[in-house]
Amino acid sequence: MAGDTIAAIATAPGRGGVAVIRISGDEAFEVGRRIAGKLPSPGRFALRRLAVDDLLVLTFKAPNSYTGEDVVELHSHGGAVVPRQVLKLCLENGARLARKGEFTERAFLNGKMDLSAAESVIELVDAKTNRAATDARRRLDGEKSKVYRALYEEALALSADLEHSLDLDEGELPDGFMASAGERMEHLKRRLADEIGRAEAGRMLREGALVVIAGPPNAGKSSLMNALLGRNRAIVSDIPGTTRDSIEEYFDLDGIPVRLADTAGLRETADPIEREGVRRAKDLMAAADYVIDLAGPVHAKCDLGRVEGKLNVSALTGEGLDELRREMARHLEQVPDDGPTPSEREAALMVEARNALDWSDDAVLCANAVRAAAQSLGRLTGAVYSSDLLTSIFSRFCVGK
Ligand SMILES: Nc1nc2c(ncn2[C@@H]2O[C@H](COP(=O)(O)OP(=O)(O)O)[C@@H](O)[C@H]2O)c(=O)[nH]1
Ligand SMILES: [Mg+2]
Repeated sequence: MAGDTIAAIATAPGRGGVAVIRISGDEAFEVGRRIAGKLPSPGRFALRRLAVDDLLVLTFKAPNSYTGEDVVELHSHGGAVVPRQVLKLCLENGARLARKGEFTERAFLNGKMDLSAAESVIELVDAKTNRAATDARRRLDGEKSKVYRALYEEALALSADLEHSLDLDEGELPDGFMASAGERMEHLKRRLADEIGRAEAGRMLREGALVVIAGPPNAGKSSLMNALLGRNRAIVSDIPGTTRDSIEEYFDLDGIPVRLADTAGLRETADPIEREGVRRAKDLMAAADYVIDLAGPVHAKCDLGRVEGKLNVSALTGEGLDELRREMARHLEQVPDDGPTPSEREAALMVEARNALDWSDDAVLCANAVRAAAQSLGRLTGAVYSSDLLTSIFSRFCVGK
């Protein structure tokens, strides 16, 4: 399969000024020539007038391209029609349609980036806030890859030493070998625990933190939701029990994406719909990363009267809203700025590795445990990979990435 030449529209569908159609593979230059005539030399561009459109043509010579292969880019006008016509020309002239994520998969297979970096491409594209984008960008630059390589190498070295010890007779083992192997395993487990602990922060960056507004009916929850969002999302009224379902909306809290949920007021009620609303409110509160509790430390409608010792806010006057935002950000800002966070896939692999690392006085069991952990850690960067692993990662991409 690799070795054939692929093409796809790399830009998002829809109305856009410009679309990029990318061709990659051994025959990319040949396909490009058939479409656009003489190609510009690598790193240069040329304008070619075709029946479908004027095309800006760029060439990249392997290995100096995104995929590490020969690449031709055709820039046309965007929209629903022209990019498809240009893609059709590519397919008629020797390229086949790329699969989802195939450009990035080839970049991985050609050593242009490891799996951690490749995976961050999709997270960069999906990022909802500046911080999520920065996090993905740093992983794309290989910052996390260094950490993962080190973890893998640490596990490999320990695995090799344990394997080697199995070939020795009892008397031939260096003094204290098993004790030092035990310490090395502990060290590896500690480093894994550190990294795993950062995954939650990463999830928050990517998916958003769940903030739930809760309190009794008529406390001013829906008004506070609207005030924080800066628009009238939730229905406000002086009739208790107005909000019966929960309402969710995204907003950007200083770079942290927040899923803000307004809930039904907490009270005993005979109304079955409101009861279900109250049940949902309690579920959301249990799952929340932060609860704005109007029955607790936050006091709403403070324009009508303040309460000492509480965070006083007013949806009406806007008083205290900035302080509430700062307080939320303080709670949610568990993303220490000491390097990018692991993805969910990476965290799961590290949990798998840590769980495998069970110490035993039996050297054979130990060697097996560490070998299993090393296998998991190798999948972080793709030092160890299978076609299933690649499929599971790159099928999340869209065609053209
Ligand atoms: N004076 C004042 N009234 C408010 C404020 N927030 C809400 N209210 C009023 O309190 C009532 C209940 O508000 P609402 O947001 O629907 O409360 P919820 O039932 O907790 O969602 C409405 O009549 C609002 O106009 C506020 O900050 N100041
Ligand atoms: Mg309400």
